[in-house]
Amino acid sequence: MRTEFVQRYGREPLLVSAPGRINFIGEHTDYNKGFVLPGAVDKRIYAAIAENGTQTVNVFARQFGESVSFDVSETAPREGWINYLLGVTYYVQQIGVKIKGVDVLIDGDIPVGAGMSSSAALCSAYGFALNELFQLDYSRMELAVIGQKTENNFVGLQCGIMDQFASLHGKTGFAMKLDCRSLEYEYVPFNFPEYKIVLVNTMVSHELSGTEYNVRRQQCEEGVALLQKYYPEIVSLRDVNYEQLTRHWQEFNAIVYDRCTYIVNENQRLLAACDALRHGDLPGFGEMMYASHKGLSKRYEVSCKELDFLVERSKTIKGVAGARMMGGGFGGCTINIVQANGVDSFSKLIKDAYEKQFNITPEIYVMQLEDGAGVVGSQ
Ligand code: GAF
Repeated sequence: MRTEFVQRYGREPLLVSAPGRINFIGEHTDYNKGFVLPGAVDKRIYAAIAENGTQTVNVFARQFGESVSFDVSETAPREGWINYLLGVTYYVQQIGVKIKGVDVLIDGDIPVGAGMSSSAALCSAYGFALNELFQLDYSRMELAVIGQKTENNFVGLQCGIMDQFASLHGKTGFAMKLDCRSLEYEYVPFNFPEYKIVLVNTMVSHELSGTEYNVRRQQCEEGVALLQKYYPEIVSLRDVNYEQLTRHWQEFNAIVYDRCTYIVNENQRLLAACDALRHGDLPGFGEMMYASHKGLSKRYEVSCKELDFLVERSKTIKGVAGARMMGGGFGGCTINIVQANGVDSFSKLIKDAYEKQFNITPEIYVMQLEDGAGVVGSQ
């Protein structure tokens, strides 16, 4: 990237990278102010960046072979991936600091649309790079919020903070339990050397923006509004317990009730799953992954037939501790915890079965938990 940057722009860049993420459990809980348990992984977005002495940001995305330019003072969204950079440029300056024009080269190996948050990694890498280059002094959490606001207001996805948080805070060998209300977090070791984290990509691309994702968020808010009439202290589904929910089930629209039930259960499950991890109880952890998938599929309805098939099939393969769909849903990957010496046979069995069923070859990735965004090389 350094060589290409120098050829393209004629000066030395700062090189940064930011990872994609997995999530062990706690799906769609972030925007309900609950808990999540993600980890950063060894697939990353790389950004090479240098000041160019103008007021223009010039971006070349190597994966897409596309160049786009915009003025640093632009405030309105456009079409396509450039919104991730436009939004971050806008929000880093929102508190009054000013940046100058930059040249940027972007590349990476996070599969796009696979539910591993390539977009959050892009915002994190670019935000991190601007922070370094202009010494803006934002904390990692502030950069995560900038990335989230970009998704919310420039891209139109009403996402929570999990993905941006994970990309910026990852730590090798650790998952992170994040409280999405207080933004307090703790590192939880995923310490099972005889197991691997294996993602199976359905190759069904999920396009979350402007779709069912935002509808789910509205349905959760509808549930909160109903319960607030009885329990004014409730601010989000995080505050709701199962008893409060079931007591008022007759007043709920059936779909909204299902959505809320899933979220209330998933928050509880996450807490229990963290306990299981701390006690080295992988079978217990795996059971909760399967229960999470069931809830996501049946009550939250963000799965799809390809994801359901992969999760069901995983149950029949020896050495799989747990599996579930991962991320926003409607496609993307399943996350599987697989015995290390069984990864090859798992991969073969699941690939053959999936090909036979859907005539699609899935991609399979064995993941490592890695550090969050950082400088790879200085100017
Ligand atoms: C997507 C969103 F971006 C996250 O904020 C989160 O809600 C996730 O879906 C589901 O847990 O990745």
